[in-house]
Amino acid sequence: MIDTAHLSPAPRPLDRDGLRDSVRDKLVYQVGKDLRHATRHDWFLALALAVRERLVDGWMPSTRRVYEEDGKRVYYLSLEFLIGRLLGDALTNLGLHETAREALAELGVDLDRVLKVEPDAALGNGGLGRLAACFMDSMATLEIAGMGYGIRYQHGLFKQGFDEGWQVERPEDWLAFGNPWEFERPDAVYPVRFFGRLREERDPSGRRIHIWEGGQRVLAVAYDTPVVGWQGRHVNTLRLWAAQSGNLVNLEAFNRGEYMHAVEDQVLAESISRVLYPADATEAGQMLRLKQEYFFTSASLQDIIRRHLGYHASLDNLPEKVAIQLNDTHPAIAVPELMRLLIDEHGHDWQRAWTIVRGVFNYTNHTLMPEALERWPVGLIEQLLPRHMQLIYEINAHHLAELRSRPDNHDPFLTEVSLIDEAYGRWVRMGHLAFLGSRRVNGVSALHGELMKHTVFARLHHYFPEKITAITNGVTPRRWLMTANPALSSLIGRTIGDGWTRDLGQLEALAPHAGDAAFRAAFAAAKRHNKEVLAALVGKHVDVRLDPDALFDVQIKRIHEYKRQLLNILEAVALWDEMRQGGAAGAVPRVRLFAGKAASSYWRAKLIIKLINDVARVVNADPATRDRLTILFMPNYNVSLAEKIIPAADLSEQISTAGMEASGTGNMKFAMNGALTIGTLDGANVEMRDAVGPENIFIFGLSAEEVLRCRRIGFAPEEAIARSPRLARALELVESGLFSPDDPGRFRPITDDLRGLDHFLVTADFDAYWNAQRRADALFADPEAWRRQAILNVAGMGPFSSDRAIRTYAQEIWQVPLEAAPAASAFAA
Ligand code: HBZ
Repeated sequence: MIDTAHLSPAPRPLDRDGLRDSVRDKLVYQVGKDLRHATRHDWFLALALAVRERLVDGWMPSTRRVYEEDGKRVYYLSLEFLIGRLLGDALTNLGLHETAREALAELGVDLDRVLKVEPDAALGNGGLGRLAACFMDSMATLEIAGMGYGIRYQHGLFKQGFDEGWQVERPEDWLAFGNPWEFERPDAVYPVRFFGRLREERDPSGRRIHIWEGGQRVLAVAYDTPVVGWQGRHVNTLRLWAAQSGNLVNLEAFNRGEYMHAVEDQVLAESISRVLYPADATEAGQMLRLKQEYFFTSASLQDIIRRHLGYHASLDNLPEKVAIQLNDTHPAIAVPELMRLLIDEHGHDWQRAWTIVRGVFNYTNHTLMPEALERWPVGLIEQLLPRHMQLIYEINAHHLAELRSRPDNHDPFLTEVSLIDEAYGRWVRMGHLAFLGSRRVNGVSALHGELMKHTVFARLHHYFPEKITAITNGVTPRRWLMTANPALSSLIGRTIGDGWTRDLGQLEALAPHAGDAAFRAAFAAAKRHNKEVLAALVGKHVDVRLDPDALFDVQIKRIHEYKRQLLNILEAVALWDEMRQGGAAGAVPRVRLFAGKAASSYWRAKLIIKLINDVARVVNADPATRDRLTILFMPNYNVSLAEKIIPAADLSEQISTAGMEASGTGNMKFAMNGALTIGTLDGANVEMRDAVGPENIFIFGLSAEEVLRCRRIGFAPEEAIARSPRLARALELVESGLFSPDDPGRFRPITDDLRGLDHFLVTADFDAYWNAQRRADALFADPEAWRRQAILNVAGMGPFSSDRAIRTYAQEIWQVPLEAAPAASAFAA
């Protein structure tokens, strides 16, 4: 072999002058612009390209090291990666923020203005997609040989606008100006087949073999983005697949002059990676969705196998060298797909293949809501993926035969554990398929893990009691504290040093400072600064003035009935009403801030948005309460907007019906940034309460157990409404048409439901919520006491770093060795 070490390029300089010269060269030679005529966008591209080179300097050695060490690799398969902007984050991780600022200043350019023009990579809907992005950051930081696999959607999550308060969706076009972070890999291409026929043959040894042929053949082309960890020590890869047709043009059609027909194939193929499905925690249920799922799963598995066989003689040792995490059931088709690849393409027998599959996969469940549990009609899979349907039947037959013989089985049909749901039509249960094909199945908070065992997976858990585990989610402190909140980060750094950036448990050391008046003042100043920045941003876009002295009370997340934005806005209506009557003396001035998107097909969620906007219009125009209550729904919530809002929040709304929010991750980001939480005992709120102490969090409402009991015995909203004059009044105000004079009955579907069924128990929790809000008022009226508690919240957030979560996955699920844990902290997992 030729020794190429001396041929490797010299690493790019990391100092100001070196970076300045790189940016200038990129601008001229790659962007093709003159310094005098460059736009902010051009500067963004030039800087991003210069920074990318510095990432590559870490990427090559990381990749080489991973190959040489030949350790176990981790693959994270996810239909969503909600990344946001990359430039600020890359600068943070490389420690180049100030250097870049100075380098650009020398070129007469302001870094902050450049950072703002980067479009968000919004390749995800909400929590599940953002978690995948945080996990990528932590895998790189912990120097785990990890790789993310997903789809390079041409259009990410829609842009949200308002038309008279109604949500309107506009197409998103993040690639319009090109994407400076990615590398196209025309050599990493895999064929993926849909439809077609099966043929059986016998091989020379007499073994039956299945041949899947015909149908549609699409190519998956790889695009790689380097993912840099903290301080640039290790760089992993996010590989996203784009769909292409194998036939660029149909030459025969072209020569006949049928130009549209000639490119039809291409258009059809490319539609697979064209758009992200905007469904969040609801089943998307379309043929194209299943195509997307199979497309990226198959390409990823083929890639994993090719890489493995480049270094190993066979796939027999795959479980020792590979762990694959399935992010919810979207990639669950991986189970029969790996069976197919092992049996049909690599000649394994059934038993051996099944052992390999069960040693490689793990599955994370993110919701127990029945409408989100994926299931596909048997007929659809039969048509689109005929071989996979055969394999699913076969897996099911083996599985049921095994359980049937167990003494603890009393159901001859094993209805609840079968992969096929035959209650109404015939469906493949993707959750069951993922469960069976996995070594470990995990929930995303302690409560959620427990509920999994007692609800959807109860029977499977009975037969496989060792499979289910719970690993509480976490968030990356690099993006959510360092990049998003420089004011607080630098205060923390000045106070306890910088170790927390890689060992969040060290935030504990802030606790004693909660008693220090000077520290509290500095903490308050940082919050005040962030509130002013947000107020200025809001003032630029809408005609609403935010008073930075007011309590910033924030609920930002997808709009969903179970998340109960309704509870929030109804309480605001009640509060406003009481103020108008001369009451609510103890209520401090508040800004109620909302943001979040509704799935385009979820009309009730869209009606909730309209209600909030209608209430806001009326309340904000009331001179009697103007100084005390402002309501604002900010449009187009996304990662970069969250980075502005969260550091400015005083109060974080985490008020889902208990038992329904699997974990939540926004809750952690807020507390880390010094907001107090008002919330139910749901998801990770439970663990946050334990971490910060029950006296430092506003917990209210029914517990998950009480919710179940309430529903079981039948809940009567009318009684709850009758007991609560405030709630009754708020509902009447909405029903009176006060907020919708142009259409007084507009919100009847909402109020009728609250009076009739109220599945999410808004009315049951209303008074408890009201009281918790008044406790928040009383505390906010004592600024020193509020700050003390806010500081203790920051100090308690150590366990909620995604580094802790990933370390736990590495140890308990993937079984990959870790670099020595950072300096001991009480929370090291
Ligand atoms: O995943 C969210 C949970 O709602 C949230 O509590 C949790 O913190 C977060 C990360 O674990 N879930 C989702 O974002 N999406 C889904 O659960 C989902 C499941 C099946 C689908 C679509 C979305 O078909």
